[in-house]
Amino acid sequence: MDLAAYRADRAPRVEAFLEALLPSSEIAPQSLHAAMRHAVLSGGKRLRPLFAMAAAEAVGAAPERALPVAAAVELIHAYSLVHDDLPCMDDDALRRGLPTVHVAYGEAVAVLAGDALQALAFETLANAARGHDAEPVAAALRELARAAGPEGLVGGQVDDLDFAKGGSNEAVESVHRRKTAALFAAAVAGGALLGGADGTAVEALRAFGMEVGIGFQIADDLEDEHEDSPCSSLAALGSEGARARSEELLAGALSRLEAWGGRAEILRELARFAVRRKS
Ligand code: GRG
Repeated sequence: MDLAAYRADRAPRVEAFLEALLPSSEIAPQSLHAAMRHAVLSGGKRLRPLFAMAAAEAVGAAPERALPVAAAVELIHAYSLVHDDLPCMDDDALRRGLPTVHVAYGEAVAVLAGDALQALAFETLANAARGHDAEPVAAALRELARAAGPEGLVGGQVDDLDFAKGGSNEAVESVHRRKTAALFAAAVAGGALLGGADGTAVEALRAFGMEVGIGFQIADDLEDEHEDSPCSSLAALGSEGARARSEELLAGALSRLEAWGGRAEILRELARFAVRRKS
């Protein structure tokens, strides 16, 4: 199966799972629920969920096994975008071609919708323990909590905001590791954990996810060439240097998958797509 066929088959399963998880906008508090649905069901690429499912499949499990981690990671991603778009952060009015959540529902509801999405993420993943071995679920929860917290997304975002006051070139990749790549690593490691992988496999796949995630952020910086953020790979390395670094990261990531042979082919394809932005 090629990547296009894989996405066409797996992404709708993630979509249906997310749709069923999110509270109905007919139920009070309607504005909160509508804002949560707007944040999540507005046409994201679902790249992180696809990585989670492909990791479970690479270690021999059915893709459905990874759905709780796939959805949980996507909910954290969605919350981070809602908060990142707020006037006190990036102050964006549009996302995915639609008004951002605070533009559509107001700032207070946007903050609270982000908070609620984060809680729903952890509840969703914790529910995977029902009828299954609880230990891999606890380990996946730890991966996600660490990726979302002060060592991951939130800490990376704070350092990114502080870059306006100045920061070294080396610090750029450290921000990208935490702000962007940690969530990719949690998706891949979490999918592998729910798929029954052992510690050595989880470690290799986490490292793969981290390298792919940094490469993904570099690709994002190269696409946003005009934006000239002080915390960007372009500012740190120049466009040639950034491209070379992303290829180096991709090669490193792919080398971690050697033991899995053909079963990891979709993971390889996803990695190439994330870093090079073409399938
Ligand atoms: C507010 C705690 C907090 C963190 C914000 C997500 C984030 C950190 C900042 C958003 C801006 C940015 C450059 C994020 C890096 C990750 C990134 C490129 C996100 C976009 O991810 P895609 O392309 O988006 O997967 P879709 O829309 O497809 O889901």
